[in-house]
Order: sequence, then structure tokens, then C-alpha cells
Amino acid sequence: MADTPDDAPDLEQDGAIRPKLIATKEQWARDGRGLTGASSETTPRDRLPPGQRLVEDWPVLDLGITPKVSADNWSLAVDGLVEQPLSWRWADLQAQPQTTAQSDIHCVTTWSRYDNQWRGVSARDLLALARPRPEARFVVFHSFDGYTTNVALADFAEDGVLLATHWQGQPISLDHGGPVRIVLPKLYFWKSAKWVKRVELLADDHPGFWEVRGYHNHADPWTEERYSD
Ligand SMILES: Nc1nc2c(c(=O)[nH]1)N[C@H]1C(S)=C(S)[C@@H](COP(=O)(O)O)O[C@H]1N2
Ligand SMILES: [Mo]
Repeated sequence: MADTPDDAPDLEQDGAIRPKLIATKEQWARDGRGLTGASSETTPRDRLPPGQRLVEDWPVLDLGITPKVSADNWSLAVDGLVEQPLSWRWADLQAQPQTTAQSDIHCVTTWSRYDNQWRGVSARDLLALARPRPEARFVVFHSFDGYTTNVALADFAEDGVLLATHWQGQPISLDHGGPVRIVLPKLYFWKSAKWVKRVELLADDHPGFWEVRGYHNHADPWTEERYSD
């Protein structure tokens, strides 16, 4: 089924995939919606990337499925090209060193939100435990709602990238991808997988849900890598 995510969700869930929303976002990619053509070369590199507007609230965006994931049934696999595959339950995650990091959110639908205070396990600490093999160059995040998204291993290993459990000192709500979501501050927010269940390391790139539907493979907000052309 080409129009559904490639992973079957494996928990109970509320809601269903919203085909109209997906079709609309595919059309935005074809239309180049939100593109200003201004690159960081022509505009001052201030805090708000080109084509973005600041919001105070925090919108909820996803495919329409909210998996019934909690600390009790949560699990995480880190696998693929790693020396030490990991299989964590909630207590294993809690036993890791906890990192806090503040960052701005930039969503491709043109909203940005400043000063988000995140806490969780840093990607660097996770990678130090799992030990990527030399051939590993890409990462795919798999989520409990069936969503996937891909990044270069180098981008996952950046400073400030977290498997986040807390936002502004509170547990991340289910709507926003709790109990554990990825936060990848340097890329558009669709790369920050909610409800993450698997971090897969690969030698070859494997485009995710939006990346095969007209959205940019890399997704740098500063150079408006919104869509693939
Ligand atoms: N598992 C999962 N993660 C996801 C998505 C999704 O549908 N499922 N949507 C992405 C998109 S398009 C955005 S903009 C952000 C939205 O996160 P928020 O709802 O916490 O604002 O989550 C990203 N991560
Ligand atoms: Mo998004």
C-alpha cells in the first residue's frame, strides 16, 4: 500500500492516517509553498530562518495516529550497523546520563518556536554505547505510528540532538511524541520523530515518509531545504 507508512504499527492507537492532509502536503511540495528564494547568503543569518514566522504556542502535527505508548509499554531498539545493538525499556533509558539542551523548532509549514528546553539521552551518548560500524553512514528513525524519517549519521551525532523525554521540565505529552521523541534542532522538525521505537543504522540512505513525498532529504532550514526538486 503506497499511501500508508512502511511499518505496521504494533500498539493500540487512536485515530487514523489522514489521506487529505498527506495529499495537501504533497501538493505544497509540488508548489514550493513557503519558499522565499532567500538563502542565508543574501539575508543576514539571524535567528529566524527565511520564510519562517515565530509562534508562541506549540502546534501538534502528525499523520493523525496517536499510538497508545507509555513508559510501561515503551521500548527502543538501536540496531543495524552497530557493534552493540541496544534494546531498552523505560528503566534502561532512565539509567542513562541525562542531558539538557535548549533549541529552536523550525517546521517546514513555516512556524518556528524559540527556546525549547529539552531533556533526555543525547544521541552522542547513545552512539557511544551502540558503537556504529565504520560502514554506518545513515540513520532511519521508526516510530510507533508507522512514521519513518532519515538523516545522515553525522547529523544525528551533532551537538544538541536528543532522545527527549522532557520539554520545559515536564514529561513530553503523548500528542507531542512522548514518552520519547527525537529532537534534531538543526533540521526542519519533520526529522524529529515522535514516539520513536527504533534507531536503525545503515550504509545506504533510505528516505522516510515525507522524504519520498516531495520533501527534502536533508532539510536545512537556513538554506530552505523544504522540498526535493
Ligand atoms: N512519529 C511521527 N513523528 C513525527 C511526525 C509524525 O507524523 N509521526 N510528524 C513530523 C512532523 S511533519 C512535524 S512538523 C513534527 C511535529 O511535532 P509536534 O506535533 O510535536 O509539533 O513531528 C514530526 N515527527
Ligand atoms: Mo511538519
